[in-house]
Amino acid sequence: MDSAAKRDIATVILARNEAPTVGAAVTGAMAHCARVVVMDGHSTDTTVEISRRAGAEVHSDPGTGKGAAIRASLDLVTEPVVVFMDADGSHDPDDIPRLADPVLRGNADLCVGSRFTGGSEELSMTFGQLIRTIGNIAMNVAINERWNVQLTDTLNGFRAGRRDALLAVGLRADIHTIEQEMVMKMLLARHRVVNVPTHEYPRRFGDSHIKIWRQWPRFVGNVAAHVVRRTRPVKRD
Ligand SMILES: Nc1nc2c(ncn2[C@@H]2O[C@H](COP(=O)(O)OP(=O)(O)OP(=O)(O)O)[C@@H](O)[C@H]2O)c(=O)[nH]1
Ligand SMILES: [Mg+2]
Repeated sequence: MDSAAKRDIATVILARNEAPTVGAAVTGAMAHCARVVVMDGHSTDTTVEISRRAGAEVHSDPGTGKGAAIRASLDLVTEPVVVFMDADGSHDPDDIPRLADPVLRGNADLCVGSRFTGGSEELSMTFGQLIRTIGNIAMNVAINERWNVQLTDTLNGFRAGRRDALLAVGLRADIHTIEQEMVMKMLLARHRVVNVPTHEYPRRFGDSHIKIWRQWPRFVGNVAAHVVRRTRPVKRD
């Protein structure tokens, strides 16, 4: 990626108690963008210090979850293209150019990494992951049917989007449901959403912050609410 393209990209890394992996995420991302922002979820380990030492700007999130952190980050960066990446080692920073490219070229407004075409070592190894995989596919099918698109992954947190469009659609989710909300609100506003293959690695340390048994009704309810909502006549610029 040339330096003119890099100037237009900010990477936002979501991190809550990810000290063992956040440093590599920051260093890897810095090679591909103008600015790396770590949104810290009030970590009690050394996530903040390690992120700063690796060269990131660090901001505290509002304290209500990953969705709130993503929403707050959109007001902090100024670059036209924002890449969102996890800090737990699941995402490969070298995929950033591939994710950002369709948005930089004006071929897409949101580009989501697809684990179904890029491969995942996180899906379907345990019963909980199997439930997540089935739920993920079911939600993709609902979204594809509703908006006549052919997306293979709508929940992956590794994604690039046009900052102005993401701000304009009015994201509201506080928790991980922001990922599907973002896809559906972008489609509702008639923006172009695409997938590119990205590989997902297993979380290397620590525990998941998703409480799947408690949170799945919110994921399903969120999709159902948006799928039945009528498309707003939004002007695309
Ligand atoms: N800023 C912030 N980051 C968070 C919060 N909750 C989770 N994260 C980060 O968001 C990323 C994704 O969270 P995970 O718990 O890994 O969720 P997941 O990838 O769906 O689940 P795993 O299977 O455990 O990998 C990780 O880098 C977390 O550290 C939060 O409340 N605030
Ligand atoms: Mg993870």
